[in-house]
Amino acid sequence: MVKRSKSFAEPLKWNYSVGEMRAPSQPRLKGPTMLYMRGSSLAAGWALIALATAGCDSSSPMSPTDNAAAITIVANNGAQSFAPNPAPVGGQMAVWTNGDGEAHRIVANDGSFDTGNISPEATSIAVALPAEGINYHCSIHPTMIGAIGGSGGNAPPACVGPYC
Ligand SMILES: [Cu+2]
Repeated sequence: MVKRSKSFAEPLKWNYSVGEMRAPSQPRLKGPTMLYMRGSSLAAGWALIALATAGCDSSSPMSPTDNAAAITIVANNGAQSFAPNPAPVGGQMAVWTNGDGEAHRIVANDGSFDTGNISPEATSIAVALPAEGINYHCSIHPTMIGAIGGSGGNAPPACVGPYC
């Protein structure tokens, strides 16, 4: 009796080991099973890479926030400009709100921030501004230039370079 029940149990046990226990190098593992296992571990790898990339983005110093100072992009008789300018918001977070009919992209003259394209009627991501203030421009319309005053009502830093 004991011997007989063992011989029935053994094949069942072996079947489980095919899918779960055998190493890929062992010949008993069937092709489709191997492909499935490799595919799923590849997918897990890509998911990890995607998560790591998302983590990098969220740790960026520029992130959306609701209590940022607003600088408006205005168009007066075709002239594209900023208001206020200079803006006395050094050391604060700021967003640019586009009241113009075309896209603008705000970039620090020293390259320390870049809002990406701001569509008409849209508001940019929030940018952390240095306490000493900074100079910026629109990368789409290089004649659009602006400045951020230093904290405590100080003047913006002297503007140097092609966007002044
Ligand atoms: Cu522009």
